[in-house]
Amino acid sequence: MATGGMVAAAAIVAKRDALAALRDERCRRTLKTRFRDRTAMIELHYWPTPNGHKVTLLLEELAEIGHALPYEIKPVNIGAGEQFQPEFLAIAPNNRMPAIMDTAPADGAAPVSVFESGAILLYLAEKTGRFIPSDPRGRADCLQWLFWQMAGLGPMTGQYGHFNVYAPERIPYAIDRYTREAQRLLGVLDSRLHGRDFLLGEAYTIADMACYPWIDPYKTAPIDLSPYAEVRRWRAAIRARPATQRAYALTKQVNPQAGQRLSEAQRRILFGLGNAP
Ligand SMILES: N[C@@H](CCC(=O)N[C@@H](CS)C(=O)NCC(=O)O)C(=O)O
Repeated sequence: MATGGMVAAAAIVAKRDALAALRDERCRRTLKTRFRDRTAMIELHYWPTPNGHKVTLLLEELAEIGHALPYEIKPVNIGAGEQFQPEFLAIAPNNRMPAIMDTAPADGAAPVSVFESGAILLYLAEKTGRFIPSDPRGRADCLQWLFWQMAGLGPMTGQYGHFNVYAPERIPYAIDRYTREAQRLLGVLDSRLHGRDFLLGEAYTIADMACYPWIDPYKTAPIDLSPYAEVRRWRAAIRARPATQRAYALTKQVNPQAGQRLSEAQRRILFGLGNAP
C-alpha cells in the first residue's frame, strides 16, 4: 500500500515537472518571438522571386550604408498557395507577394502595410531618404524608370517566361510577341544606360533595383543579352555589390527548392487553374 502511494506521488511529481518544463519552453519561445518582433521594424512577406528580390536588394543596400531597417522575413510559399491565406490577403489583397508591414512608421501611429513591389521600394526609400533623389527633377526621373519597370519590363519579361517556361503547350504567337517585347525593352534600357553608370547617372537608386531582377531571370529560357552591352556592364556592376550578394543568398535559405521544375500542383495554384485553396 505504502509502495503504491509512493509510486503515485512520484508520478504526480514527474507530471508536475513535465508541465513546468513545458511552461518554461513556451515562455522561452514566446520571449524569443517577442524579442524578434521588437527588433524587426519591417516584416517582409517574401518568396525568392524577381519581385521579392527587389525589396531585399533595397533592405540590404540600406544595411550596407548604415541605415539598416531591421527586417524579418515572413515566407509566403506561393507554390503552396500561402498567398491566398486570409492573414496575407488582409495586407496584400492582390494575392501576390511581396508585401511589407512597417511596425514603426514615421508618425508613430499604427503599423503601415504596403503591397506591390514598386510601392514598397518607394515607401522604404522615402522613409529613409536613401536611394531616391530628393530634388523634384531627380525624383521624377527615378519614378519614371521605376514605373517603366513595373508596367513594362516586369510584366513583359514575366509573360516571356510564362510562355517559354511554364505554358503546357508551345504557342508561337505568344512566344514571339513577348520575346520581341522583352528585346525591345532591353534595347530601351541599353540606350538609357549609354554614358551612365546607373539609370539615373552616378547614383544607384530604387529604379535600378526594380529592373535588375528582371534581366534574363529564366535559366531554362535565357534571353540573348549579347546585343545589349550596356545592360551587361550595368548588370555585372550590380551583381558584384555585397548587398546584392546577400539579397540573393536568401534564395536557398528561404526556398531550398528554388530553381526546380514546378510540380503539377504548384502550376495549378500559381496559374489559377482551379485548385487555389
Ligand atoms: N505587380 C506585383 C507583382 C507581384 C507578383 O506577381 N508576385 C508573384 C511572384 S514574382 C506572386 O506572388 N505570385 C503568386 C501567384 O501568382 O499566385 C509586384 O510587383 O509586387
